[in-house]
Amino acid sequence: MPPLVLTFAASDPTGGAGMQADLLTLAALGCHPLSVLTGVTVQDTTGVELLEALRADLVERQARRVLAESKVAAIKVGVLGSAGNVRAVAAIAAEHPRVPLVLDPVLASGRGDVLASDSVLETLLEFLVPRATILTPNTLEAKLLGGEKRLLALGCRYVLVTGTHDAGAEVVNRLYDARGLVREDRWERLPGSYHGSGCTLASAIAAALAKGADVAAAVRSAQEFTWRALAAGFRTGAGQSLPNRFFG
Ligand code: PXL
Repeated sequence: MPPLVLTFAASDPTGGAGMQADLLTLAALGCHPLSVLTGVTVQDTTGVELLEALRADLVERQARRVLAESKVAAIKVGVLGSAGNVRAVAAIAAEHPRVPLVLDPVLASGRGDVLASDSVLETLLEFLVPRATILTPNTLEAKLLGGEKRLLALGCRYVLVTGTHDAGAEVVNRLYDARGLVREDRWERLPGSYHGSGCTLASAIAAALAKGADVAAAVRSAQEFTWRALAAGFRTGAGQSLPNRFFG
C-alpha cells in the first residue's frame, strides 16, 4: 500500500492549485491522498472570483470518518476558508500529534486574490501554527504572519519561506528552525507565471515526509519536484501556466 496522506484543501476547477494540485502531486509521488474538501472556488487561470467555505461540521466529519479506519503518514493543510474550519482541523491535528503536519498558510493566490480573512489568519496563528511540523509561507505571507521567528516561537518546528514573489534571476527558498537557518536553496527563475506552485511544493513535502524523509531532505526533494513540474508546465487558457506533475 502506498503511504496515506490526508489533505485538507479547497477545490480549484482549473486543476492547477488547491485540492486538485494536492491529488495530482501526491499521486505523482506515490502516495494515496485521503482528501477532505474545505470549500469551493470559482476561478479560471486569470483569477479567483469566489471562495465559499464548507460548513465546519462537514469538514470535521469527513476527516474523522476516514481517520477512524485509516492510519495516515502525513497531513497537509491548504486553504480552509473559515475560522471554524481552522478550529476543526486544529482539533483533529491535536489528536494525531505524531503525524507530521505541513501547513501551507495560503493568504492569497499567487496573483494576490485574497484567500484568508483576518479571522482565519488569527485563528491559524492561535490554533494551527503551534501544531505544524513545517509552515510554507511565501515572503509576503511570512511578513503578514509576523516573520519566521514569531512563527517558530508559536510552536511550529520549521518554516520554509519561499522567494517566488521576490525580484531576481533566482528564487531563493530558506528553511528555518528555532536555532536559525537550516538550509538555503536557489533555483533558476522560470519565465512566465504559474498557478499552484505553492500547493505543489507543500504537497510534495508531505509526500516525502510520509515516505520517511526528514524535514530538510523532504524540503530539498520537494523543491526539485516542483521546479521540474513548473518547467514542464502548460497553459490551458488565457492566464497562468499550470504545473505538470507527470513530467517524467
Ligand atoms: O495557490 C494557492 C491556492 C490554494 N487553494 C486554492 C486556490 C489557490 C490559489 O488560487 O485557489 C483553492
